[in-house]
Amino acid sequence: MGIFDKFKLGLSKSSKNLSTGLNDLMFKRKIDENTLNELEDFLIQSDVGIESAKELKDKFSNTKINPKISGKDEIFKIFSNYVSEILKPLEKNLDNINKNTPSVILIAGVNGVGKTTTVGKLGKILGQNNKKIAFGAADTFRAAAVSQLEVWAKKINAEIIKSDEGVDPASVAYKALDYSKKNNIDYLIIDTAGRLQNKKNLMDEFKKITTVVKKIDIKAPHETFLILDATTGQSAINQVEAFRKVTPITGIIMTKLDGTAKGGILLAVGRKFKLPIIALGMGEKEDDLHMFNAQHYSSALMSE
Ligand SMILES: Nc1nc2c(ncn2[C@@H]2O[C@H](COP(=O)(O)OP(=O)(O)O)[C@@H](O)[C@H]2O)c(=O)[nH]1
Ligand SMILES: [Mg+2]
Repeated sequence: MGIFDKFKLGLSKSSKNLSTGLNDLMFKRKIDENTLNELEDFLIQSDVGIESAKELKDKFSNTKINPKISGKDEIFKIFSNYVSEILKPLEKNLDNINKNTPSVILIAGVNGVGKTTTVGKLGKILGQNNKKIAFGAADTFRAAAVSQLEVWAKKINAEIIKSDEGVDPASVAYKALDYSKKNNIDYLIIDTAGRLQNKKNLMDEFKKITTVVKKIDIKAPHETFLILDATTGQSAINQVEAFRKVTPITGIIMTKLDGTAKGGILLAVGRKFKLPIIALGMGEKEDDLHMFNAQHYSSALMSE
């Protein structure tokens, strides 16, 4: 299956929702004020964000619909171009980050969004071309978190640096970087615990990880990727805001796009924060993380 088909399959719930909704709205109708308002409401419900819905409505209303083409096709085209235009500048190629040995990638995000799973899948992508991968098990709150990461390490042939349950996560991160430097690891990916962003002490601990690794490499972490769960809708916006206050976020990975009809949330996040979008999670298996491509995303979202 080609990469576009994977996007199409992963986003099929969202594209079905959008195409059915737009079809119903546009069926044998002219674009009048009423239709425009209904289109705007529908887009807001699809989680693309209030601002995008408004801008799209303006674009729809400024477009002279060619009577020879179905109104729906025109609407799809405008939507798809708009999404590409906003998200294209946010593509970020992971090849550009391998400037260090190791490159340290810190994984952030609240509980259950898919952090540990994403560490595993990302390790697989980065481990191509014989790159050496290590995982730092800095979620020390639950022993189960470490064993979950161990399963992934085995699966994709990565090393894992861990400690006992309850140990200071920052000390695990330090140990992991120390090991990775001495053993020529190319990428160290550090898994963390699910931070409740309103719990100050937990955020402080996250901050501590980012400062402790600097004792070994002043530029570390070289990347901090925030994981967002597409099924949580607009609360993803609050999560970006909370984490950005603690540490600079260098990229977003959105997971569980396969499990929601509201994949438009990526557009809302991209438009608002203009942060690079690294990859999209579209399933639980090791090959279900795909590097972000704006054209694929917008076309897949609009496919029927
Ligand atoms: N459908 C689907 N499930 C996912 C995806 N990513 C993660 N999950 C599932 O979400 C649940 C929580 O994932 P986990 O990595 O443990 O989250 P963490 O608490 O942030 O580390 C697990 O059951 C994963 O299999 C995805 O892209 N699609
Ligand atoms: Mg986890």
